[in-house]
Amino acid sequence: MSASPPESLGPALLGRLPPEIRKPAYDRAALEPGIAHIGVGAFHRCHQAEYTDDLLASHFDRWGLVGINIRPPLLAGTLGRQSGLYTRLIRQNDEVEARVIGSIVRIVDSQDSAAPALDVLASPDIEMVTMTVTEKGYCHIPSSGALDLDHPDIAHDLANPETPRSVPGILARALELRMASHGRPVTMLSCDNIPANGIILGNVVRAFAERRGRKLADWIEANVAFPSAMVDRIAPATTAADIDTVEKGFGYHDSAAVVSERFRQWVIENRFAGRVPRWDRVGASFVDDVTPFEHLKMRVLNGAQTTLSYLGVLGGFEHTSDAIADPLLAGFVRRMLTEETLPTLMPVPGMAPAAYIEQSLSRLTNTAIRHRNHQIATDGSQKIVQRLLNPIRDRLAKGESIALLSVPVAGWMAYLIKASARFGRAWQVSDPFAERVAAIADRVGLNSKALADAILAIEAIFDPSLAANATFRAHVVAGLDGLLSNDPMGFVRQVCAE
Ligand code: CS2
Repeated sequence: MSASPPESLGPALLGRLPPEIRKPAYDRAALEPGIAHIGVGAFHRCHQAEYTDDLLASHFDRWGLVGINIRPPLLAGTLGRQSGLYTRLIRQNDEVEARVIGSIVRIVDSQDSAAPALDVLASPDIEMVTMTVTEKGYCHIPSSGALDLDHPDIAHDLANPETPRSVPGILARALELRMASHGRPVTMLSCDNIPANGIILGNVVRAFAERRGRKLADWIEANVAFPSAMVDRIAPATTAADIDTVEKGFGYHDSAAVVSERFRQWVIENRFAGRVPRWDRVGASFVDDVTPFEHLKMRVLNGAQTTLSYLGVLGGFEHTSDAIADPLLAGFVRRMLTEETLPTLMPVPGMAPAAYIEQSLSRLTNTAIRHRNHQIATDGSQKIVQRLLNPIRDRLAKGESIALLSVPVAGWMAYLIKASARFGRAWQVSDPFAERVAAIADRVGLNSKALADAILAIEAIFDPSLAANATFRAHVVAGLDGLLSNDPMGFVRQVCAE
C-alpha cells in the first residue's frame, strides 16, 4: 500500500502548519492589491514579497501584491493553486527556517498575450509597479543604457503598440491606458541588478513612449517616477531537493517553495509618484542616492559571484560554494576585490567596504545554498559591464592595474567560446551574445589575439574607448591564452603569483 501524497499548501492548511513555521497572522482577505510585480521568480518571492509580508505583519496597511509573469514559467499551476501562498526557506549551512508568505494575493499569467498584464498595470488601484525581469528584459544596450531599437521585440512593439511583448512596450502601453482612462500617477521600481536601474528603466520607457507621441511622453514626465534601487539576497532557482526538504521536514507539499540565505538588503531611492508601501519600516532604506550602495553590491558581491562562476565552470566546480571552497579561487577573488575593486568604491554611509567584502565572501561559502555556476554565468554579456568593466574603466582612468579584474572578463569569453562547435559544445549556455561569440570562435579558432579583437569589437558590451585600451586588450589576450589552455587553474595560480 502506498502512502497518500502529502497535502498541498493552501489557505485550508494554514491553521494546521507545524508551530515553528511562521505564517500570515493578518487578514489576507482585507488586502487591497496596490502593487503589481512583474517577474515572480525565486528572487521576488524571497525579497520584495517577504518585505511586504513583514510590513503587513507589523503595520497592517493593506498593500497586497499582484504577481504577473510575462515569460515562463506559468504561475497558475503552482502559486495560483496555493492562493498565492508559498514557503520561503532560509538555509544557512545546517540551519533551516521555514515561513509561509501571504503578501501575493493574486497571480496573473500573461505569457501568451500582454492583455492580462495590461489590465492590471492600467488599473487605478495599482500605485506601485515593481519588477525583476532580468538584465536583458530592459532591451537596453548594456554599454550605453539606451533603448535597443534593433531589438526584435522593440521593433515588433513599435509596429504593434497595442499588443506588446517587451517590458518597455508593455509598460509604455500600460501608461498610455492610464493616461487615457483615469490619469493616476504611478511609481515604477526596477529591482534588477543593472546600474542606475531606475534611470535605465526611465530611459527605455520614455524612449519608447516618445515614438508613440509627445503627449504620452509629457504625461509620463509629470506622473511617473522611476526610482533606482539596490536589491540583495541570494536566492537560486528552486530544485526538486528543496521541494523535498519542505515535504520531509514539515509534512506538506509546496510546488512554489523558494530558498534563500538569511542576509537581505533593499536600498530604494526616495523618489516616488504618490503613495508608497513603507518598506522602510521593515528593514529597507529610503535614500537620496543609491549609487554608492549599488556600486558596492554589484562590484563586490555580484562581481565575486560572476568571477567564481566563470572560473568555477572552467575549473570544474558546480556551485558557488564549491568554487569558493577551493583555496586558489577563494584567494584570487579576495585579492581581486581588496586590491582592485575596493579602491573604485564610493564611500557608503554605515558600511566599511573591507568589512563588506569579508561579509560577501562569507555569504558565498554557505553550502546549503546550491547556486549553480551555470545559473550565474547566464547572460554574462548583460552583467559584466556593471560587475567588472565599470571598475576596470575607473582603474584605467587612474593608470591603476587591472591584472586581476580582467581575468573574469576573459573568463566570460572563454565560457562562451568553449560552448562553440570548436570545443564540441563543452556546455550549454544562455546569453544573448552566445551565438555571436560561438560564430567568432568557429571562424578564428584558438587564436587569442583574433578572438579578443573580434569579441572586444562588440560595441553593445565594450564601449570603443575601453576596447581600444592597449593594457586592457593585452590582459584579455593573456587571459584567453591561459583560460583556454588545458590548465586554466594553472593560469589563475600564475596570476596570483605575480
Ligand atoms: C546572481 C544574482 O545570477 C546572478 O546573476 O549574481 O542573482 C545574485 O545572487 C543576487 O544579485 C544577489 O542579491
